[in-house]
Amino acid sequence: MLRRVLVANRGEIALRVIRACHELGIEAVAVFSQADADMPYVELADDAVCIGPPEPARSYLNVPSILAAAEIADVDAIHPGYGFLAENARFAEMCTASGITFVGPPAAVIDGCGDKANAKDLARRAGVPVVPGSDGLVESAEDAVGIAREIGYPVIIKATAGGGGRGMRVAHNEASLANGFHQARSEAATAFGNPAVYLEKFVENPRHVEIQILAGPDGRVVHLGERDCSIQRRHQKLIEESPSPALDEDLRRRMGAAAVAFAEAAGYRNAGTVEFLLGADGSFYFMELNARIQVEHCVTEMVTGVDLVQWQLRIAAGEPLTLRQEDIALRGHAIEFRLNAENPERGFAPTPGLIERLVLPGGRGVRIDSHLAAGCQIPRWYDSMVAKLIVHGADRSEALRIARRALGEVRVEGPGLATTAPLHRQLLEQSDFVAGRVDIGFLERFLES
Ligand code: MV4
Repeated sequence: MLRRVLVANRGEIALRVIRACHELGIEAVAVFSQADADMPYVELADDAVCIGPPEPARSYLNVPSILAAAEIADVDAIHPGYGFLAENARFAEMCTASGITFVGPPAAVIDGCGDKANAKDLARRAGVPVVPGSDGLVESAEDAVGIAREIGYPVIIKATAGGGGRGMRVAHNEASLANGFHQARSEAATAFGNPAVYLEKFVENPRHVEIQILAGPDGRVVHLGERDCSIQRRHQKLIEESPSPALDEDLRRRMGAAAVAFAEAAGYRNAGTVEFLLGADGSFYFMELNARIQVEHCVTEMVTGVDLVQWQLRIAAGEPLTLRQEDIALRGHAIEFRLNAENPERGFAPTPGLIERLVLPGGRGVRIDSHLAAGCQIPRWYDSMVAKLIVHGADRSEALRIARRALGEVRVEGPGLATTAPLHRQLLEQSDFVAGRVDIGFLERFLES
């Protein structure tokens, strides 16, 4: 097993990893920026190293600083959490080159899945359904228009180095496609240092359904069911749940098998998520693979009883994946609500500052993952998540009842502070949400009305 792990992240996920380490008898070393020096979780770590000033580029994204901290703290592994360096293949490579285990997939697999056109090609060859479109990259606006003539409008142009919704353009006709092609390329060149784009048919009003997988050191893969992440705004998820109200046993088995086939074809290792679009007619299409633990992993933990972060550490240590597919069952229903320090009335503008009063719910069916306490500052440098509220009930309607009760207990107060809690309470009264009738446009339509 691992002896000592550096947690190269901050906030709730740093705390989540520290807790998993301690449950496995592993020492955890925190890193912190000057803005996070007084965070309570830093004290829970067995050791802590300051890695620089508040700006992410000078601390949590600063590879030399983090590798130096790993040397000083004498760790044998680094857990990157999510965001920051989690899907940076060069960072994974440098860890390995320094004799430090990177808790995640090999650098070559991060690279292979990080190129979206390449990942889509892998999916196609693995027999996983993909959206009709260009066969690989599109080299010119004329080629794009030619392909769109065959598959029909609307189409979407995607940066191959993008992902998570960055670097995309929808086109409804030839004029906007030619424009969109050039815009997408120059944006991609600036944002990702790679102008390459590909094209596919634009799927209208789909749901976002993703499958959690675990791949052992030998490459054997199991899936742990799905998460429905359709409630999002500008690619920021707000509510996630498992199981999806849109899946039955047969669709779950087919999507799970597709995710496993993709992960095996990619040579995947450790925890990952295969993202799909699910059409209203039940057709599903591979989108991308997230090569990291995700914010919303908790809903999967609640319905499967499997500790995903512990498994990340075990797999990184080379322990065989003893979970068998037939032993994984979904029990009950879990829903996660992200409590962000943002003001939905003002375009979700972050409201950083002092938390004077913090009351988070508890009781039956409630899990809170939060690194904050009253008296803490919410720094302006990082994402604004204050807490994740995860509810678990015997079925979806019980989970919704627990959610209404638990959200009523939330108090987050401080000068200028606003949160997403009131919005969650409103959503819990919406008949379409309560019935599970949502798609990726639901939240933005609700906010407009
Ligand atoms: C799409 C799509 C419609 N058609 N591809 C956005 C995130 C990235 N993983 C893929 N995304 C999309 N790809 C085709 N062919 C719509 C989206 C999309 C989306 C997907 C999931 C969740 C929210 C979304 C919001 C806008 C667009």
